[in-house]
Amino acid sequence: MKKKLISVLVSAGMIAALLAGCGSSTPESSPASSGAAAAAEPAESADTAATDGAAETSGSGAAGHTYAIVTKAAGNPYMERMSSGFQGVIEAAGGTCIVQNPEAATADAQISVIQSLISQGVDSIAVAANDANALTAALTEAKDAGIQVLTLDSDVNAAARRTFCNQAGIQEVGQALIDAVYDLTGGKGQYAILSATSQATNQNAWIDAMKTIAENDDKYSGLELVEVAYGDDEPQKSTDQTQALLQNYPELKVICAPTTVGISAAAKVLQDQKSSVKLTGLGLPSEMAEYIGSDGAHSCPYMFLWNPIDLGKLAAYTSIALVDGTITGKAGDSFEAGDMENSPYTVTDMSDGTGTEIILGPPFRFDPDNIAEWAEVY
Ligand code: RAM
Repeated sequence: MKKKLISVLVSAGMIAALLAGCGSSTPESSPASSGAAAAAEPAESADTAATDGAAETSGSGAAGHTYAIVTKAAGNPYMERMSSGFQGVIEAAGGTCIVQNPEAATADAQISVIQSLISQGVDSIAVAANDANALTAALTEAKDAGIQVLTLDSDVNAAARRTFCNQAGIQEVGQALIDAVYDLTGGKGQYAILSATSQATNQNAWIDAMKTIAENDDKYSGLELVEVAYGDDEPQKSTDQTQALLQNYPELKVICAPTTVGISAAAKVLQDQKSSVKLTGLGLPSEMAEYIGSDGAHSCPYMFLWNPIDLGKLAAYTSIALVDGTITGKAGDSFEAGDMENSPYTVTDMSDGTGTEIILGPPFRFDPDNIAEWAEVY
């Protein structure tokens, strides 16, 4: 237990150091592995954590290369953790890392950042896309300039990138969310979705999966989706949208927010108002700990996520493998990912046949039993 506590403290310190920005002197990789197996033991030992990254990735040929990551937008703690994982791996491998956080979660803001990275002559660009289609021209220009393009967290058209580092299977996330709605409504009644932006590829894919599952199985026939609201991954807009949902639907039983920004804003509104509406979705444990509980005083009985630091690490190892030619992004390609739990990773075909992906692991459930421990990690 003592060792675990030390480990958590060391890990929290490392995250803080990484969040200080690209170019920090002692980059380290993530403190915890992702996926269900990691649940029993969220933090590594201090000894192990201290040697993550550098030893595992040395000799990868990253020196002399520049690897960029473009997040959805600045000011999103999930995105900060994701880019910290990316940065830690790149710098431990001797590469140069550029982290770009657009001012808003829009395609336009990402296009100008991508164009600037093309001018700088980076070797790779990993982007968490704000739109499935609108980035195609800019990313094609990058590809034509010899830059390796990949996506993470939120995808684009398959033709515009080599592969997609996917945090969890789309179907698995959709199933977990619709089952949570089913459970928290008691199997029937009204629910609403509070999403990020209306163009977000990842949220739209999860919402589509929820709807398809619900439409094709009688089990869910008692559920009524009254609205998909968009908080644009902005805390204030997400707060306003939550308040509007409560006003407009007095019979509402559950809000499902498949966005870490949306769920934390909604959790505060519901808890402050002592609302009987229950909340679930995808949340960052560090932001949601005070709202998770099984009694009436807490707005969120349970939620899901994965390790965003590990998602960034996976994208970094994928970037390195694309740049050094170990992989091209086609199905069957395989590459080493340092100390990551599921290394080596294999590129697979996406279920809709449109391109390839590398899946980090299954979505993981956070509830009153484990939230305190994970809140210290991410
Ligand atoms: C928000 C972002 C991100 C998503 C998480 C769950 O931080 O929209 O893209 O993956 O939520």
